[in-house]
Amino acid sequence: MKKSIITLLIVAAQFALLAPSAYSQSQPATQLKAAVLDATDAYIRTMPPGRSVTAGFLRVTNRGDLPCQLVGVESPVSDRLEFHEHLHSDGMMRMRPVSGGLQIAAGETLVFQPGGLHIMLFNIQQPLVAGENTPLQLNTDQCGTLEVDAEIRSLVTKPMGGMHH
Ligand SMILES: [Cu+2]
Repeated sequence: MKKSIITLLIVAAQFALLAPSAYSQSQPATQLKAAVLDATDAYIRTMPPGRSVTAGFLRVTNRGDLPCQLVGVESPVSDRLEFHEHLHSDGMMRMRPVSGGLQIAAGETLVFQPGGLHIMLFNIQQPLVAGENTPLQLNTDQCGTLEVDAEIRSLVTKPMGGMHH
Protein backbone atom coordinates (compact mmCIF):
# COMPACT_ATOMS: atom_id res chain seq x y z
CA MET A 1 0.00 0.00 0.00
CA LYS A 2 2.78 2.35 0.88
CA LYS A 3 4.51 1.55 -2.36
CA SER A 4 1.44 2.51 -4.40
CA ILE A 5 1.21 5.83 -2.60
CA ILE A 6 4.82 6.56 -3.42
CA THR A 7 4.19 5.57 -7.02
CA LEU A 8 1.25 7.95 -7.19
CA LEU A 9 3.38 10.76 -5.83
CA ILE A 10 6.01 10.08 -8.46
CA VAL A 11 3.36 10.03 -11.17
CA ALA A 12 1.90 13.26 -9.84
CA ALA A 13 5.32 14.85 -9.93
CA GLN A 14 5.82 13.69 -13.50
CA PHE A 15 2.46 15.16 -14.44
CA ALA A 16 3.45 18.47 -12.96
CA LEU A 17 6.62 18.49 -15.04
CA LEU A 18 5.17 17.16 -18.26
CA ALA A 19 1.70 18.65 -18.39
CA PRO A 20 2.56 22.11 -19.72
CA SER A 21 4.48 20.74 -22.70
CA ALA A 22 2.48 17.60 -23.38
CA TYR A 23 0.38 19.23 -26.08
CA SER A 24 2.71 21.93 -27.28
CA GLN A 25 3.50 19.79 -30.29
CA SER A 26 1.21 17.28 -31.92
CA GLN A 27 2.38 13.73 -31.52
CA PRO A 28 2.80 11.78 -34.74
CA ALA A 29 0.21 9.05 -35.26
CA THR A 30 2.99 6.50 -35.74
CA GLN A 31 3.70 6.62 -32.04
CA LEU A 32 0.24 5.24 -31.41
CA LYS A 33 0.73 2.33 -33.80
CA ALA A 34 4.01 1.35 -32.18
CA ALA A 35 2.37 0.93 -28.79
CA VAL A 36 1.15 -2.41 -27.55
CA LEU A 37 -2.01 -0.75 -26.33
CA ASP A 38 -4.91 -0.28 -28.68
CA ALA A 39 -7.88 1.97 -27.98
CA THR A 40 -11.31 1.92 -29.57
CA ASP A 41 -14.64 3.69 -29.15
CA ALA A 42 -13.19 6.63 -27.23
CA TYR A 43 -15.56 9.47 -26.44
CA ILE A 44 -16.27 12.11 -23.86
CA ARG A 45 -19.60 13.67 -23.03
CA THR A 46 -20.77 17.21 -23.57
CA MET A 47 -21.60 19.06 -20.34
CA PRO A 48 -24.90 20.49 -19.21
CA PRO A 49 -24.87 24.31 -19.11
CA GLY A 50 -22.97 25.68 -16.15
CA ARG A 51 -21.00 22.51 -15.50
CA SER A 52 -17.26 22.04 -15.86
CA VAL A 53 -17.00 18.30 -15.24
CA THR A 54 -17.57 15.47 -17.65
CA ALA A 55 -16.72 11.82 -18.18
CA GLY A 56 -14.82 9.90 -20.83
CA PHE A 57 -15.07 6.32 -21.99
CA LEU A 58 -13.11 3.93 -24.19
CA ARG A 59 -11.89 0.38 -24.55
CA VAL A 60 -8.18 -0.33 -24.15
CA THR A 61 -6.73 -3.63 -25.33
CA ASN A 62 -3.28 -4.88 -24.39
CA ARG A 63 -1.83 -6.60 -27.46
CA GLY A 64 1.57 -7.13 -25.90
CA ASP A 65 3.03 -10.01 -23.91
CA LEU A 66 3.40 -8.14 -20.63
CA PRO A 67 0.86 -6.53 -18.35
CA CYS A 68 0.39 -2.80 -18.74
CA GLN A 69 -0.63 -0.47 -15.96
CA LEU A 70 -2.53 2.70 -16.73
CA VAL A 71 -1.14 5.28 -14.32
CA GLY A 72 -2.75 8.48 -15.56
CA VAL A 73 -4.55 10.33 -18.30
CA GLU A 74 -4.09 13.80 -19.76
CA SER A 75 -6.25 16.10 -21.87
CA PRO A 76 -5.78 19.56 -23.38
CA VAL A 77 -9.21 20.61 -22.07
CA SER A 78 -8.73 19.54 -18.44
CA ASP A 79 -5.95 20.02 -15.91
CA ARG A 80 -7.32 17.36 -13.58
CA LEU A 81 -8.34 13.90 -14.71
CA GLU A 82 -9.04 10.81 -12.63
CA PHE A 83 -9.91 7.19 -13.20
CA HIS A 84 -13.18 6.51 -11.40
CA GLU A 85 -15.17 3.40 -10.64
CA HIS A 86 -18.80 3.04 -9.73
CA LEU A 87 -19.79 1.12 -6.65
CA HIS A 88 -23.15 -0.01 -5.44
CA SER A 89 -23.46 0.39 -1.70
CA ASP A 90 -26.59 0.57 0.42
CA GLY A 91 -28.69 0.79 -2.71
CA MET A 92 -26.81 3.90 -3.82
CA MET A 93 -24.61 4.34 -6.83
CA ARG A 94 -21.39 6.02 -5.84
CA MET A 95 -18.14 6.64 -7.56
CA ARG A 96 -14.66 7.01 -6.27
CA PRO A 97 -11.20 7.52 -7.72
CA VAL A 98 -9.26 4.37 -8.51
CA SER A 99 -5.99 4.33 -6.60
CA GLY A 100 -2.81 2.61 -7.65
CA GLY A 101 -3.39 2.53 -11.40
CA LEU A 102 -5.30 0.11 -13.61
CA GLN A 103 -3.70 -3.15 -14.63
CA ILE A 104 -4.42 -4.65 -18.06
CA ALA A 105 -3.15 -8.20 -18.45
CA ALA A 106 -1.68 -9.33 -21.78
CA GLY A 107 -4.47 -9.94 -24.24
CA GLU A 108 -7.08 -8.33 -22.03
CA THR A 109 -9.37 -5.40 -22.75
CA LEU A 110 -10.20 -2.82 -20.13
CA VAL A 111 -13.59 -1.22 -20.71
CA PHE A 112 -14.48 2.27 -19.53
CA GLN A 113 -18.25 2.60 -19.79
CA PRO A 114 -21.22 4.42 -18.28
CA GLY A 115 -22.09 2.92 -14.92
CA GLY A 116 -18.63 1.39 -14.58
CA LEU A 117 -15.04 2.44 -14.88
CA HIS A 118 -14.74 5.92 -16.39
CA ILE A 119 -12.42 8.89 -16.76
CA MET A 120 -13.47 12.08 -14.99
CA LEU A 121 -12.35 15.38 -16.48
CA PHE A 122 -12.51 18.36 -14.13
CA ASN A 123 -12.15 22.13 -14.51
CA ILE A 124 -13.13 22.28 -18.17
CA GLN A 125 -13.09 25.93 -19.16
CA GLN A 126 -14.23 25.66 -22.75
CA PRO A 127 -17.38 24.45 -24.46
CA LEU A 128 -17.33 20.86 -25.70
CA VAL A 129 -18.92 20.66 -29.13
CA ALA A 130 -20.66 17.44 -30.05
CA GLY A 131 -19.17 15.85 -33.15
CA GLU A 132 -15.72 17.34 -32.66
CA ASN A 133 -12.76 15.32 -31.45
CA THR A 134 -10.39 15.90 -28.57
CA PRO A 135 -7.27 13.92 -27.64
CA LEU A 136 -6.83 11.84 -24.53
CA GLN A 137 -3.37 10.68 -23.59
CA LEU A 138 -3.13 7.55 -21.46
CA ASN A 139 0.12 7.09 -19.58
CA THR A 140 1.37 3.66 -18.54
CA ASP A 141 4.13 2.27 -16.39
CA GLN A 142 5.99 0.27 -19.00
CA CYS A 143 3.88 0.34 -22.17
CA GLY A 144 4.50 3.92 -23.23
CA THR A 145 1.80 6.47 -23.85
CA LEU A 146 -1.33 5.95 -25.87
CA GLU A 147 -2.78 8.95 -27.66
CA VAL A 148 -6.45 8.56 -28.44
CA ASP A 149 -8.75 10.74 -30.49
CA ALA A 150 -11.94 10.91 -28.44
CA GLU A 151 -15.20 11.95 -30.05
CA ILE A 152 -17.29 14.50 -28.16
CA ARG A 153 -20.78 13.09 -27.87
CA SER A 154 -23.95 14.77 -26.74
CA LEU A 155 -24.99 14.12 -23.19
CA VAL A 156 -28.57 13.83 -24.37
CA THR A 157 -28.12 10.53 -26.16
CA LYS A 158 -27.07 8.55 -23.11
CA PRO A 159 -27.33 10.40 -19.83
CA MET A 160 -25.10 9.19 -17.05
CA GLY A 161 -27.49 9.24 -14.13
CA GLY A 162 -26.64 9.97 -10.55
CA MET A 163 -23.31 11.69 -10.97
CA HIS A 164 -22.29 13.47 -7.83
CA HIS A 165 -18.98 14.99 -6.84
CU1 LIG B 1 -16.62 9.83 -11.76
